[in-house]
Amino acid sequence: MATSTLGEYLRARGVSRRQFLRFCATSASLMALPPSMVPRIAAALEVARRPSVIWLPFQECTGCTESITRAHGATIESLIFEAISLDYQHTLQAAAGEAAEHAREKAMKDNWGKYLLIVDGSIPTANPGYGTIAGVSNLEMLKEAASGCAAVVAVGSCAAFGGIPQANPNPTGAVSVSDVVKDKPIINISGCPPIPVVITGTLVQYLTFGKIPELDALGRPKAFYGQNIHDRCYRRPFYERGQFAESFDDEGAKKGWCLFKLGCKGPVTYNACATTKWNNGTSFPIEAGHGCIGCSEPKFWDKGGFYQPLSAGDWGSGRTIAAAAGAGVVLGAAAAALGRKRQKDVEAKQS
Ligand code: FSX
Repeated sequence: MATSTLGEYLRARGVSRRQFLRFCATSASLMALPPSMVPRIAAALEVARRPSVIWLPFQECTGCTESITRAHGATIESLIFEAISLDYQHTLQAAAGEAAEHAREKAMKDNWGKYLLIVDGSIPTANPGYGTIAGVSNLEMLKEAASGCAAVVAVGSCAAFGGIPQANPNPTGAVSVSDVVKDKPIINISGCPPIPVVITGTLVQYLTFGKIPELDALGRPKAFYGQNIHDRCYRRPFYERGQFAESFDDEGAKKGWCLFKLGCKGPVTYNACATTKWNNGTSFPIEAGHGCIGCSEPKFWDKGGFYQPLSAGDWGSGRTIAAAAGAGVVLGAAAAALGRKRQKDVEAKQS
């Protein structure tokens, strides 16, 4: 735990009150809190002690770290580096070898029972040699680091659910954090990779309210994973009207119609991509013309079917959704026909 408060730390780095309040307002909107909560967030963050954070990267592609280092929005530049005391992250830190491991051990000892443990990547269990850091297997390092933490944040679908390393045939026996750690609160921030502002937004929630945010059945913060992509998608009106792209280069695709028939998994994928977007709020896959592949859901890789409409049982509620989409097509077609008739009636009256 750092000795300075977050407010003192940010002021010492030249962050103005105006910037700070703008950051609090952005955080409130990300957490779907009313503007009236901004002063409370500001007051809580002002006096928050920056918690010590130990970040362990295991079996992963480093996409999650890439994601957070490009954070926007809920940051004063990049909250992850400002609001927490990142005492160990071997991908990012300058220290290496014994010095790095010493930093981790010291942070654990000095902050026993209080530090936050962030994990990205899955944990290999088939053979201890499949993943080691400083000669310690990933499995042992996770158990050791988790024993003294206040809570674990599993960043990315690999840490949250096993992810791509766990996909068939899972040669390393990859498991998720919650498969190993049973006696600590775990917050899952899924996505391959997760949205950076969802990572930082979750940390802000933790710092503001001093407790684990409300989680869904899969351990994800409801503020960010409470709705599916489909419900917040700007292409949703096309779905309702039964207007679907049938190929990636047809007229429907050019007109930006719904990508459901091209395999979009938005209806069964819970995440905030459609609202927070990516790359400084620039866009997200569906806006770029590609359906959602469901990367924030468990076993998304094995469920596959990225270019097939939701219809098989692998996506769980896929059958229901496909039926709903079928109804949507029928209803949409009926609505479209009705709309055309009304338009003709109006034109007939005008002539
Ligand atoms: Fe997994 Fe993250 Fe996908 Fe990659 O650390 S969630 S493979 S973006 O890097 O763990």
